[in-house]
Amino acid sequence: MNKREELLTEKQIRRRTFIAFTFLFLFLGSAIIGWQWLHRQPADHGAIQPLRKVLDANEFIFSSLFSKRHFAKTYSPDLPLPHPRVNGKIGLNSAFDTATWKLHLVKAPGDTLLIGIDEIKALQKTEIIFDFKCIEGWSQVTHWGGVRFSDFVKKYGLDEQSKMMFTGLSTPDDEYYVGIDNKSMMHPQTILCYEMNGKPLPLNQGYPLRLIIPVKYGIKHLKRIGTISFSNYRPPDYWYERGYDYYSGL
Ligand SMILES: Nc1nc2c(c(=O)[nH]1)N[C@H]1C(S)=C(S)[C@@H](COP(=O)(O)O)O[C@H]1N2
Ligand SMILES: [Mo]
Repeated sequence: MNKREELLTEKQIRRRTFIAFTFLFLFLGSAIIGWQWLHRQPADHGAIQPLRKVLDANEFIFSSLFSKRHFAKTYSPDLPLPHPRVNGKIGLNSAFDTATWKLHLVKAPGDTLLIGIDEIKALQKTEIIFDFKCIEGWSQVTHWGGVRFSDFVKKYGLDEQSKMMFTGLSTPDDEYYVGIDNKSMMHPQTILCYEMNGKPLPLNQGYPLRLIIPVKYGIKHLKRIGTISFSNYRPPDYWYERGYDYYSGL
């Protein structure tokens, strides 16, 4: 035995045990108090305020790092699933007349343009095969076709509008709605989509027109677009109001 090493007296052992337990209880106590404090904080759009602040800080960091040159990975044509899983049908339930559908493009309050699907199909088509990711934790490689949002902006003279901060999209019945930063909307992989696997979109996947935006999680890929508008303030967002991240970037 090392000479410097001494046997602990029972008194010392008791003292050390006492100190160890005191720290353990202080730690547990502050964890419980902290947890209770967190849950007494007011809600901010469905999330507890301190957590919402973390989400908003993340948005600030990731939106400033966002680059048009950063692309979502694309896949070869033999990989997409023939019948991808359908998820989320908010805004798709109500009676909907496919024959009279028009896209409502709100260029400014009181200045709305109605656009038929054939006009949209007449623009240059862009296809994308990418890994569609839902925040629920699943993903699937899917194949979409439509018009680049940036091409649509050019065609309809929406330069000023696209320089505003956000685009808002909603279903014809306004049951589902999303707000998206215009940097992401103008990304070359963002499309107003009317085809899946080379065929018109199935009804439950957004016929006649949906958004495909590979730089975002699934919640932002609104199916069955009724209205598109622009704003410098965050447009209402269905899942944001229920506590999710507004930005939802990938
Ligand atoms: N109108 C509408 N669009 C929606 C949703 C919805 O509930 N209603 N759910 C979103 C979510 S959470 C996902 S993951 C994708 C799923 O797209 P899919 O059904 O084509 O797989 O659609 C998004 N778009
Ligand atoms: Mo999702």
